[in-house]
Amino acid sequence: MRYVGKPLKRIVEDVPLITGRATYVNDISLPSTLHAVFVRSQYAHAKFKVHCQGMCFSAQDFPVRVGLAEGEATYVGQPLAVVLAEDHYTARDLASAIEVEYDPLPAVVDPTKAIDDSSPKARSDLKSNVFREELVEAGDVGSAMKRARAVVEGELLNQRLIPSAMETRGAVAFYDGNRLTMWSSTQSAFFLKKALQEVAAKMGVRGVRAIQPAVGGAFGSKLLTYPEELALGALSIMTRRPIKWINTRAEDISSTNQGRDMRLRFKAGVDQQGRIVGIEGTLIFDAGAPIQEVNESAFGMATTAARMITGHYDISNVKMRVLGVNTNKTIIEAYRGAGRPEGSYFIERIINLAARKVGVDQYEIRQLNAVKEASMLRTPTGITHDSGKYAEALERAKPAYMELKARRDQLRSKGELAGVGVAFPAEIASFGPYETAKVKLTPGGRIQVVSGSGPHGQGDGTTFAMITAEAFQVDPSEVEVLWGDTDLIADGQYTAGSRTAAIGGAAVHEASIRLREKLAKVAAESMGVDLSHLEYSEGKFINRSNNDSMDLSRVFDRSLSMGVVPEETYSYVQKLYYSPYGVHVALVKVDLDTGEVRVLEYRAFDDVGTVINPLTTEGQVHGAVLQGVGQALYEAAVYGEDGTPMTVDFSSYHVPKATDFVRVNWTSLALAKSDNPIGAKGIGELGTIAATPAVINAVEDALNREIYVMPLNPETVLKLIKG
Ligand code: MCN
Repeated sequence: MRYVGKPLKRIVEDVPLITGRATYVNDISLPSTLHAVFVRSQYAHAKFKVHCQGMCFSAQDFPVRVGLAEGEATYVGQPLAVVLAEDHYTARDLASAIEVEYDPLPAVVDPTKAIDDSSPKARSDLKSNVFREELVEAGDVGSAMKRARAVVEGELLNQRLIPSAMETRGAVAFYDGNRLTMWSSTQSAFFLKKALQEVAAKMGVRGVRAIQPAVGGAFGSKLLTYPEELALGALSIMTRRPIKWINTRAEDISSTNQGRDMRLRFKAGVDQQGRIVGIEGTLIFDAGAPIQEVNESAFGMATTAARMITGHYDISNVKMRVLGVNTNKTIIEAYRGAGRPEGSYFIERIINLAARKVGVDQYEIRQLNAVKEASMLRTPTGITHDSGKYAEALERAKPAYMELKARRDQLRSKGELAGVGVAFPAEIASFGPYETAKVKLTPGGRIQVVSGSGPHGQGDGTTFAMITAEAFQVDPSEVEVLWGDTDLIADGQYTAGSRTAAIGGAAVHEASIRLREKLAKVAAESMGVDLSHLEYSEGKFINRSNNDSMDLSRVFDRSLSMGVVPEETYSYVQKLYYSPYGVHVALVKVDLDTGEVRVLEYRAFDDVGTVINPLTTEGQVHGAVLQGVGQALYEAAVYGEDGTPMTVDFSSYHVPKATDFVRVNWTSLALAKSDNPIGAKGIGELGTIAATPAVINAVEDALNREIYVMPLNPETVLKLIKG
């Protein structure tokens, strides 16, 4: 391999980003644009009437449903109406002048109370706040529990988080009388196009183009299409003017889909040696406001968490009742990991609680319980992992654990409150159903790659350039990479779920190989030699018998006049989840006086199969770990009893900052590969999945007391210290 496996800087992405020349949606200004501002609910639950004046539109003013609330608001921040004006400031003033008559209704905020029949309903037409219930079951928990020597039980909370991308949501819509074009800060131009198409078609417009400009982060929260985007599209068709909308930070915090919010009441049985014999529990998923289609898809995250409760451990008896519950809070949807961090958190905490109970070391209990046979890659709850060498991974990481434990003991001998925590995260990643790529030879012999995916900060563009450069044996700078425009390729999917390098990359690889084969035929015919005499090396087709050669530039010049278009498109169909996994170890120190937790050392050993670009991959690990530490130590979306959000800005909601930076010492294990042609598994989420339990386990070790709460901010830690 010339390029795959080399630490290449992000040659495709970084120059425009670093020099401030990248175009974000707020940089797009079309002549005669109208500016939109949404009127949002100030109540968590209320009947309402908008008294629209001027260019103001509530649900009934649209000829189609765009998802604005109709008569009853069910969370603070929900869009009720939209106003338009010639400039943004006038639009803001108009929006705040619009009179909304509210008739408040009782709000339901606590999901454990919401399941009670007597509780107020999150929307007045609901019969129950429980919108779905499912049982995840394997083996026989009842008899397994009888064999247990000890039982650990409790309730673990995986708290609600606010995805805090640097760039807020926003879009520009432009109907030119024929087609509707939308630029949006999204993770998927194709999902947006499909959603807009439905709205536009009902308004007699058939052509839709969606464009993803530079996006300042998303973390799962910009995957689905929002009512604001649909409203904007419809308004541009209605007014025949370009429309622009950009959320303020406060709007974004209350109206952008939030993450997690699952709690698990559990009981786990442990045998004499520390083997987990069974787990049973009730998982309550607080999906937030009742928006049926969104709740239904979000419920999949809860069942995923429940099905992944066995982690990579040999646990055959499981019974998990999963309840999807509505409350009057912001909607929950995908956030970095989407179901897998919750599942991994629960089992990685249960395992440590079990270790404490039976007096076994937290590392040894993992080694004891870890799946050892390849035949057990399919879990009893029906999750299939593609490959994994768990016992080997644990063996490889063990010296790091021993070293950090020794450092912990040194710190303790100096009177410090120090602790070590381990996590052995399980993940299924690289969702399908497919991803597309188009690879073209362009004049001058440069190669252009178009991906159907939607990277927004990961560096997948550089990764694709490396994959194509490998196939063509040319420098990656010879490859141009484009994405995020539905006009560039027939169809595509998205970037999320740690799928783009593996699934999108496989599509780029296959299209590149096929294009090279197609070009070989053009070269052979042009050179008058049999294909079998032709060799390809470093951008040239070479006639093996006389060393005559033809470079890519000349092949391009010949191909079209021979009736051959020098491009290939490929759709790579996902067959299996690629399951990255790893072992993460954290050393923490707790300040007895302030309750502050510092992560002193963090070692991550990850198996993502083939690492295409070690530099960008490690970058993902750093960001992801910090995000997981954010959940463990700082972040929690808090609501008042009436459903009013209390965490409304970055002074009340603490996301990790530069000063909270955790230096991650990262090792690629590369023990097991995936089944795609590159052998790559995803990395985008693994660090987040691992870091939360690793850090909580470390604090538990430092304080030497069971912990059931998160985040461990100073106030909570002081309470724990004081008992
Ligand atoms: N990579 C690699 N070899 C592998 C796997 C990955 O070289 N075997 C590198 C590639 O450079 C690739 C990057 O790692 O660009 C991430 O690849 P992958 O794991 O496929 O993840 P995705 O590209 O699908 O990105 C999604 C992932 C997720 S799920 C979230 S959430 C997240 C994340 O990426 N959101 C992000 N990282 C983010 N980074 C930024 N800046 N902004 C976000 O919103």
